Amino acid sequence: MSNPVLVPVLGDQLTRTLSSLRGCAKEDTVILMMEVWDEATYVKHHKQKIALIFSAMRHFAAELRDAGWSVDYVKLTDEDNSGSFTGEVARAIERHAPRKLRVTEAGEWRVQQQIEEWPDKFACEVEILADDRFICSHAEFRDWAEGRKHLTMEHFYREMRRKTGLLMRDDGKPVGGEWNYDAENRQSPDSGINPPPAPKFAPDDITGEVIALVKERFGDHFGDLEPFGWPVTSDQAEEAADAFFAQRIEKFGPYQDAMVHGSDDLYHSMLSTSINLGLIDPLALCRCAEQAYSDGKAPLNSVEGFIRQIIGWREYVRGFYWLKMPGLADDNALNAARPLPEFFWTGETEMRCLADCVRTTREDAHAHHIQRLMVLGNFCLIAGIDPKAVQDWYLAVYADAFEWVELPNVAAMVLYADGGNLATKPYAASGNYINKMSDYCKKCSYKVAQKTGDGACPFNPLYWHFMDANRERLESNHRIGRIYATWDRMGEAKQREYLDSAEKFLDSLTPASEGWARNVN
Ligand code: FAD
Ligand code: DLZ
Ligand code: SF4
Repeated sequence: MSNPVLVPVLGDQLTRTLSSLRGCAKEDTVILMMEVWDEATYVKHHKQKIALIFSAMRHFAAELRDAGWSVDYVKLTDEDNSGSFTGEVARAIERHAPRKLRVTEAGEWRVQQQIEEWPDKFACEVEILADDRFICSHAEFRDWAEGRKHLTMEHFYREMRRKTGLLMRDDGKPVGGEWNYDAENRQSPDSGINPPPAPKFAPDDITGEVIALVKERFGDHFGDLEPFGWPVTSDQAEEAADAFFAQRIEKFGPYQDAMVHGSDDLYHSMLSTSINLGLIDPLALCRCAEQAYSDGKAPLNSVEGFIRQIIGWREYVRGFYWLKMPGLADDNALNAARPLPEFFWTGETEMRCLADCVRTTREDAHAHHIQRLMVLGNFCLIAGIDPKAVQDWYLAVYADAFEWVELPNVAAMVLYADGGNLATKPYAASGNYINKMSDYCKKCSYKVAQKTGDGACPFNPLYWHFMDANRERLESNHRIGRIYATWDRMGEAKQREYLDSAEKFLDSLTPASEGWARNVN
């Protein structure tokens, strides 16, 4: 092929209708896919995450070739692999002498910075296209955000409902009369929990090869590599989605915030990895959910809840990320500075809730939303853990973690590190919340009902320690400020008990050793 169009496709762009591929002619295009050391190690990703991405990339390349495309696929182990996207594009330019580079913008700010240097670095024309796999463009989000003091997700979500027409009546009102049915979605797991597990996919030869590679090259990264069961092709992602709509969406809503020891999937879709890699279309999933409601197969509270996660939260955090980067990564409004405890990596803690959330994270490279938010995240918030350490941890350990979705959730939603642009109040909670929404506390060595002293659930004193330490900032917050009246009524002796218990607990924590999240040289 002489002077073709060269189309680099990144590891989270595995979509046949990607903007950079649309309009290209097979006989005139070389698709470049690159396994590179920089991407595999900018944090030390969970072993399953690397295996998932490499396997999905290799399967996608094979599908493209079967469909008649020319794919230049650089494996991690290829001799002369430069280890970076820019280095590999430079080498591919030497191989193919393209007349033009055509690339879809990156999901992550870090990678987009590299891409934006390409027009100056390379002699050929470079075309950078918007990623229109999202419903809301960057410009649309910026317009929506302009002039607003609080970027309330609920308001953004309504715009997305109107834009997509999902669960909308002809008169412009929401189906069922309400926009949000969250009040019906807070069932504790005491009764009726018997979820069929999400399907797991046995590794084929391609995945087997990748698993061997990860064992050899990334053996010191966090997490269990096997059993490996993630969907790695769009067919498998469709099968996983079909199983969700047939078996689990009905109870998705009511048990959305429930936590059960030893159980990860519950009624969740387990589709975030497939959505984020581009194997399945998020809007199509929402249309299937809407259909399940129209067909009477799932109640409105479940369907609306699922759709809100995707066209609401997912789109919103992506818009927020691009609006706030690069500053968001450095925000630390609460001046939190404590190192991440070692147990986030080892799971070795007597706190049964945290031990279970780290277990599922290690075994599956996944934990569901409320585990990430109200157990792991809440602990980091009220223990005052350094946002950078928390961000690295979340980015490394979850198979669905890409910075554009991880960072707003961690920095802004969980840690309030942006000072409250995203969350109107910090999601701080004592052990009572975890006890209400889970079966963790019954068999924990700590007593959830005990507020202070040896044996008290650490979340209880930590909650008040956090509130006390951040009084100046939080007292004026209309959603949480009134709590200080309760604190003041306790009197000095009780307050001292809380603060001493919290400090004793914090002093007992072992900081994580270096080398878990990033390679140290
Ligand atoms: P379901 O419960 O079935 O939800 C359906 C879909 O909605 C998900 O697949 C996802 O695409 C979307 N969704 C739900 N909640 C969110 C949210 N808060 N933000 C964006 N999308 C959402 N999700 C990621 O995809 N990558 C991350 O790196 C990530 N990091 C997170 C970190 C923290 C601290 C928190 C609180 C949440 C994070 N989430 C992240 C959101 C959420 O926890 C996961 O999307 C969800 O657990 C994935 O499992 P699921 O597919 O079964 O989700
Ligand atoms: C996460 C990841 C990993 C581990 N490895 C690669 C890789 O070798 N090649 C690749 O194209 N993408 C990889 N990714 C995903 C990229 O980090 C992802 O494309 C960026 O986050 C896009 O901004
Ligand atoms: Fe977690 Fe406290 Fe419950 Fe133990 S008692 S499981 S530490 S919330």
